[in-house]
Amino acid sequence: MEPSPAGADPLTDGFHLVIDALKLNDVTTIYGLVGIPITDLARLAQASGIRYIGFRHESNAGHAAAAAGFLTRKPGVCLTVSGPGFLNGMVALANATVNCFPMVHIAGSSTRAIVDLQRGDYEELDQLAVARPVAKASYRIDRIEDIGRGIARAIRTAVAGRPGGVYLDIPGDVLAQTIGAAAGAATLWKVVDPAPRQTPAPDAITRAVEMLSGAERPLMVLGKGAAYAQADDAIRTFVEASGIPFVPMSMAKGLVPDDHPLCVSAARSLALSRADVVLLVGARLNWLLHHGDGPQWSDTAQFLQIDIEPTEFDSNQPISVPLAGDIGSTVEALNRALDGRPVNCPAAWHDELNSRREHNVASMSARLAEDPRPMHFYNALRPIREFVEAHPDVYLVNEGANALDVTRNVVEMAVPRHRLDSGTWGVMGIGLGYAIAAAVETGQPVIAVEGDSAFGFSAMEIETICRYGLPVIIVVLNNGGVYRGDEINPLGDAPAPTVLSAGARHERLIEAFGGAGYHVESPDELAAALDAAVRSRRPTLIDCGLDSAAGTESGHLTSLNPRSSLQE
Ligand code: ADP
Ligand code: TZD
Repeated sequence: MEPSPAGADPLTDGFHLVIDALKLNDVTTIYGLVGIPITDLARLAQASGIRYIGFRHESNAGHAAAAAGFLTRKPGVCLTVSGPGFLNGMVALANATVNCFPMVHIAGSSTRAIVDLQRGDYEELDQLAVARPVAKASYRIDRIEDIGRGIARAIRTAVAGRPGGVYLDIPGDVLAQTIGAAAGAATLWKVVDPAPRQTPAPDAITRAVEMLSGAERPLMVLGKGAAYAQADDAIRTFVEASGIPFVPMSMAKGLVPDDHPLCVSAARSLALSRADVVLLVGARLNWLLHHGDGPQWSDTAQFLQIDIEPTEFDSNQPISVPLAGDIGSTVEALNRALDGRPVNCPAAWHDELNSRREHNVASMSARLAEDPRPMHFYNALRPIREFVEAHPDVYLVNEGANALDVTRNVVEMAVPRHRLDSGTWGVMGIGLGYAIAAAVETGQPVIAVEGDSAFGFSAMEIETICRYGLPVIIVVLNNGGVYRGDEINPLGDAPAPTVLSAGARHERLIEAFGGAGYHVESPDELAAALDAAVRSRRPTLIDCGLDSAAGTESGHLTSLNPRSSLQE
C-alpha cells in the first residue's frame, strides 16, 4: 500500500482489491499460469496466504479449478493471462459448465480502448465475447470501484442454482488503478449464503411418494448432481427407508457404496429396461442415459426428477413429477413424507435384479481371474480394484476410452465424491488437473488411471505434481494407441491414425522431475508398485504395458462412431 499524494488516506490498487475480495469470500487456492498482466496478482495472492498452484497449461489449471468446485461446493478459481492463455482455459470453463461444476476463470485482458477498435494490442482478443457462449455467465470489471461487485457476482453465479463456470474479465489497467484504501475496502462484500436452499413444493413431494409407492419396478438413478449436493446422509436414508434399488452414474459411485445391497449397477441394463417408475436424482436424461428412450428403457417408464434447474424437466421425456429444488432439501422432504414406511417395493423386482446381478458378478469375477500376457484391461485393473478397496480414502481420477469404461465397471467406490472422470462430454485432458485438485483440496493420495492417449493431453503436469510434491500416482494403461495400438495403415508409409509409439516408457517422464517411475508387465508388479507409491506418498508414474490389441475402438461408445460405407 502506497501513501496517497495528499499523505492522508493510503492508496490501494486493483491487484490488492482483487486479492482482498477473494479472501473475504474464503477463496483459499488459485490454480493458474502467470504472465502479463496477472503475474503480480499471483505473487500478491501467495503473499496474502492464498495457496497458488502454478500449472504448465491453462486447460489443466481450469480443470483443476472445476474439480475443486465439485469437491468443495465452492467455486474453484483459475487465473490466466489474456488472449491465448485465456483461450487455453476455455475448454475447462466450458467443460465445467457442461458438468455443472462451479468455477470462476479470472483472466487479465488488454486495454479496452485498443481492443475495441481492433488497433492491435499485445494478446488482443475480445475475451468477454469469446467466453459468453461457453460459460454460465461472463462479466467484465471496467472500474476499480467494481472489483468487489464483480467478484461477488462471479461467486454467486457460479454456485447458485445449477452450478457452472463463470468468466471474469479484468483488464490490466483496472488492476493498476488506485483508490483510497478505506474507500476501496468499502466497495468489497462477502456473499451471504452463496447457494441458498431451494425447497420443493409440498404437493410434488406427496405425488412423488404416491407414485413410487404404486410402482411395481421402481428404480433410482443417482447422478453427479447428487454427489455434488453433499446430502449423503439424507440420500442414504432415503435409499434404505424406501427400499428402492438404485444405479449410480459414474461420478455418483460411492455416494451410497457400490457394495450396498440395493446397488444394482451389476444389473444396470436390466434395471433400466424393466423399471416402470424412475426417480432421477441429480442426473440428466442425456446421452449417458440414452435420452430415456430406445431399447434401453421400457416404453411405459414414467420419470420423476429432482433437479435444481427447472428447465431440465421435459428436456428428453415427459417428467411426471418434477421436483424442483436442491437435492438436500428435496430428499429430506421425501424422507419426512415416508416417515419410516418403506415404499412397498415388490420382492419380485428385487429377486429379478438380484439374480441378474449374481450372474453378472460371476462373469466379472471370471474375467478378472483371466491372466493374459501381455496384460489386457481386466487383469491390469484387478490390482487397481484391490488397491482402491484397501484404501477407500484414495481419490480416483479416470479417463481414456477402454481405460475409462472398464475401470468404471471394475473399480468399486465406497465413499462419496472420490471418483472424478471425463464426465458429461467424455473429454480427454482432465486427468492431471483433476488429480492435482483432488490432492490439493483434500490432502489425500490420488490414483489417476489413464489411457496412454488420454494421459498425453495433460502429461506435462507431472512436473507440477513433482514441484509441489503431491501424493499422486498415475497409472498409464499403455496399449500404444488411441483405443488400441495395433492398427496398420494399409499404405504402410506412416503410422495409422489411432497408433501411438509402441512400447513407450512413460515412467521416464516423471523421473526427469524427480518422481518415482515404474514399468510393469504383470498384475503382481503393478500391485507392488502401487503399494510402494502409496506408502512413500511420492509422485509416481506406473507405465503399465498392455497388449497392443487390448481394447475396442471407442470403448463402450462404438455405436456412436459413424462409419464410412465407402471405405475399401
Ligand atoms: P450424471 O452425468 O451423473 O448423470 P448430470 O451432470 O447429467 O449427472 O446431472 C446433474 C444434474 O444435477 C444437473 O441437471 C444439475 O442441474 C443438477 N444439480 C446440481 N447440483 C444440484 C443440487 N444441489 N440440487 C439439485 N440438483 C442439482
Ligand atoms: N479429444 C478430446 C479433447 N476428447 C476426446 N474425447 C477425444 C479427443 C476423442 N477420444 C476419446 O473419446 S477417447 C480417446 C480420444 C482421443 C483416447 C482413447 O485412448 P486411450 O484409452 O489410450 O486414452 P484406451 O484405454 O486405449 O481406449
